[in-house]
Amino acid sequence: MRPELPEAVGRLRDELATVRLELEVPGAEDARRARDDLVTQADDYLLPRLAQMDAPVLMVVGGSTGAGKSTLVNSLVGSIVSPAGVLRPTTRAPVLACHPDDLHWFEGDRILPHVPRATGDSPAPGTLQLVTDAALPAGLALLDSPDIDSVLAENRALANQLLTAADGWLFVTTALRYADAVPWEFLRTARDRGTAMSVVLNRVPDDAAREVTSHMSEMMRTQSLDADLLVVREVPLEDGLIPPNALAPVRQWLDGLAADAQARAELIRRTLSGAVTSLPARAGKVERAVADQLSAAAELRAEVDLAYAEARREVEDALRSGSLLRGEVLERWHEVVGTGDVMRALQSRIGSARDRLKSVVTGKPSAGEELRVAVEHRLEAVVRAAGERAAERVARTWREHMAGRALLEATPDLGRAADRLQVDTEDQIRAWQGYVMELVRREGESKRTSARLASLGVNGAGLTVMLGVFASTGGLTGLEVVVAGGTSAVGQKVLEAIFGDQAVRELAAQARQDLVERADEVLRADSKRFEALIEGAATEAEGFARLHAAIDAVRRAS
Ligand SMILES: Nc1nc2c(ncn2[C@@H]2O[C@H](COP(=O)(O)OP(=O)(O)OP(=O)(O)O)[C@@H](O)[C@H]2O)c(=O)[nH]1
Ligand SMILES: [Mg+2]
Repeated sequence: MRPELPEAVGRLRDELATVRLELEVPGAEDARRARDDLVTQADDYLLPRLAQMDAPVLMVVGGSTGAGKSTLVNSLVGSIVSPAGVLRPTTRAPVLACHPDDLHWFEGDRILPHVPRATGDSPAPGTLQLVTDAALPAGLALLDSPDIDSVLAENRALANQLLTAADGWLFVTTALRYADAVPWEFLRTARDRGTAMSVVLNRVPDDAAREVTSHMSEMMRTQSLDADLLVVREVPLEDGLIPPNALAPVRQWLDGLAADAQARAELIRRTLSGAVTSLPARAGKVERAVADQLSAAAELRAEVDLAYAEARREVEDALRSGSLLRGEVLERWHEVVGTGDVMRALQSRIGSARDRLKSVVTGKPSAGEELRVAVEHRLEAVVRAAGERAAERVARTWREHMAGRALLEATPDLGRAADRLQVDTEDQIRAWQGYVMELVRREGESKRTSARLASLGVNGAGLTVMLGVFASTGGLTGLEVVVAGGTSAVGQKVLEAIFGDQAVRELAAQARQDLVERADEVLRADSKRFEALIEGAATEAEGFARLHAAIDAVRRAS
């Protein structure tokens, strides 16, 4: 262990704490647990232990439910410090017993900073109760832990947390339970991490002692579990405590450790080095999970980008096809420039169309206004439809993705355009109309404008340019629609004269560009709802490199 190790572990802890793993990709749940365990272990144990190697040894007494852990701790202390009981689980508030001189090591938040210390006589579940007894040797504390295989999830979690914060385990199992699966999972984890450990085989009946002990020893050998096996005979308790004769093997183990400062230091180093050595592999699992988050986020984002690029194209296509000139817009246009008799009257003189348009917008502004509103409504409908389809498309593709599906389930109405889209679209279309009017006004002032356009006045010219956006895009398609809508062949000439005007065409091109950008902006704003959900994963990208470096640093320093 190099001197820079504490700092490297601290850095790794901080990097892990910022890892979010929000997307539900396969394995994310395990990785989150691994991340939390690592951060907790760093706070509870690694960092305090690295900072103070001379703090007392903390032996955590852990094991199966009702194995006699509390009774064992009480018996070693020589008085009831942790109530034992017939109801499972009995121990819900762990008890740390130490020599009075050692109390200061455990009172503050040096170790287990997030496990609240108990106050009062009946400690709340999950709180750590500190008791002192001069009968215990200084330099060695015992912690009576809840059951690792508890019916209570909080007990299991706390037992796990306490065991990962231990300098060593005193692992208790019984003659009846020693072959159970859960204890062995824990024993293997301890073995793999190199945690110092002694195993107590408790409540062994005299007549089965030989058989049970040799079977347990055999299991430990097969599992390559290198630990003392301390056998406690089943005897009637005396005042709730195991009589000295039966307790002797565990008492000897404790006394031996109490008397040997070097053995304690060795035990501390062994567990610490095992835990530190296990860090890169465990953190590496989190690192791989972060990489999975990044690629899942990229896939989900690509779907959003595709869907909204398609939405933009849809708006462009709608403009280009001339289809916007159908329906209400067309009717209003006819009202402005005239149909039937009026149109026929226009045939004689092209200029009449302009006059008519001009007179309508100056003399009868409501018709022009209605046309403007009709244009507005049509455009809004186009953008809204494109937005709805994009949201549906994202929802459809996300549903095929595990992480996307979880986001959809957690976020109502994600597959529909947001209400804001409507409001934003209205604002943008109105702003666009203002922009077109401004274009026409400036064109008018520039004197470059054609007499034909100028003669329409700002309002008439503005409306004409707006319709020009729809009409003159794909050749004459739009115009053909207008024509099909009821004008005569000569009427077409009138319209061609208006829309074919070079100035109108140029302004319409600018206006179209602006309109598409605004529609795109509104659609992109709506797509942000999706992006916000995967943003967290995207921020992991920076953390990813730092996490990698932090893991490397621990590997080098250990
Ligand atoms: N006869 C006898 N009874 C024991 C012995 N050890 C424990 N018991 C009894 O077994 C029951 C459970 O003992 P506890 O010490 O509460 O066991 P525990 O492992 O702390 O239980 P939890 O905290 O619930 O996991 C109690 O009724 C004890 O009195 C023993 O060595 N001999
Ligand atoms: Mg107990």
